[in-house]
Amino acid sequence: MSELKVTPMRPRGKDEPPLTATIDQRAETIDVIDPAELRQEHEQRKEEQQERIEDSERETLIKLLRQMILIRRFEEKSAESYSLGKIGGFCHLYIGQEAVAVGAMAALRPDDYLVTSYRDHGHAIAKGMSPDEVMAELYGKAGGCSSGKGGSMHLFDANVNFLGGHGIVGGQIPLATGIAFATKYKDTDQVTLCFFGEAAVNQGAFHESLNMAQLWKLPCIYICENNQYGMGTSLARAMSLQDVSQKACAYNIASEFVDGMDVLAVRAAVGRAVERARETYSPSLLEVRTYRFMGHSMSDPGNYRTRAEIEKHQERDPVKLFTQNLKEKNLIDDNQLADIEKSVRDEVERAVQFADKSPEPALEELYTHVYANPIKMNSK
Ligand SMILES: Cc1ncc(C[n+]2csc(CCOP(=O)(O)OP(=O)(O)O)c2C)c(N)n1
Ligand SMILES: [Mg+2]
Repeated sequence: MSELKVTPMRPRGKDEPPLTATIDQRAETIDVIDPAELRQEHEQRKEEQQERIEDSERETLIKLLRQMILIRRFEEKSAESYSLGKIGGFCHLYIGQEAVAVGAMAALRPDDYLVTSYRDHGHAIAKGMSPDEVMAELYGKAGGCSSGKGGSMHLFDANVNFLGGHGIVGGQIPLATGIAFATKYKDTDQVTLCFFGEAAVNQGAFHESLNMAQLWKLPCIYICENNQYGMGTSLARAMSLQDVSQKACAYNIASEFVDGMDVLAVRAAVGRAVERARETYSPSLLEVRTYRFMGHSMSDPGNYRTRAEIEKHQERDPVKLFTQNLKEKNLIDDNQLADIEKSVRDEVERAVQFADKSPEPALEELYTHVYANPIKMNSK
């Protein structure tokens, strides 16, 4: 047995310590798994992705790869700009989790709705927001999607039905439930995707929402991006039943456990949930197992996990995994990959220049978008 703590890409099984064990005993034992077993599992997942590749159009596959690379490079640039002091406030990067947003969005129609947490840059770009407006928002500039007043955590674009970017853990879950209620009430067949981290699952709002969604048959897809940490606290130290997908049983909701490092596995699972939602107005809960390669936010010293743990997960980097599989299937070569890299880097560079040149919000902007009918501060 290795001492290295790595969570398998599958629901926890029978080896899980009993619930009567102390939290520390559970945290100590739960993630220690046999490296040979892990390798075997990774091989199997690789084969599964290759089979899905065979069933997909090349053009679509390349588009998915480009989107993932775009988000990765966008986030790397955000980290750089943050270090240069061009981005202020909180900034939570999505590096490592790209396959989740990109795979999920590939199963949606453009008029479907999406809400997410503060870790929102990847979802915004995957939903079709312009990297220019997203970067300008991170810079707090007037050209940003929220006029520079929301920042990294509060991206928003009603034009593409991206309804935020929310800073309160779990706060977006009842909002998504309400959006799904509204679409059903208006008799449309739109679905709502709601993304949140596994720490949000401990909030009452999650349970109340799932209960109502099934009771009222709402077309809402709850996607838990289980990256295994809530800030510096591991899942094992914070959650009594760690198989998040099982929590759907309490509300009689359809659920799936999904490999979040495989963009095509995510697309397939979300596709099934979308079909259920459109055809029967039924909600779903997906637990998508993933891992964030960076700190919780840009100010996280990261001393709650080891470098070795991160590197172990990086072996299944979703971008590298997909690139390798596409290469092995002869769907992309090094030259084509270099072209994608170049066009992505140019796009991100343009976003940075746009953000740099965009003006600061005017002082009067302090009083706009606060209430529906703002009181004019200078009126007598
Ligand atoms: C209601 C509430 N409690 C606490 C916080 C502080 N907080 C911000 S992020 C976070 C961890 C959330 O982790 P998770 O839901 O797993 O999402 P991740 O950051 O891993 O994407 C906490 C506790 C908050 N923003 N809102
Ligand atoms: Mg988390």
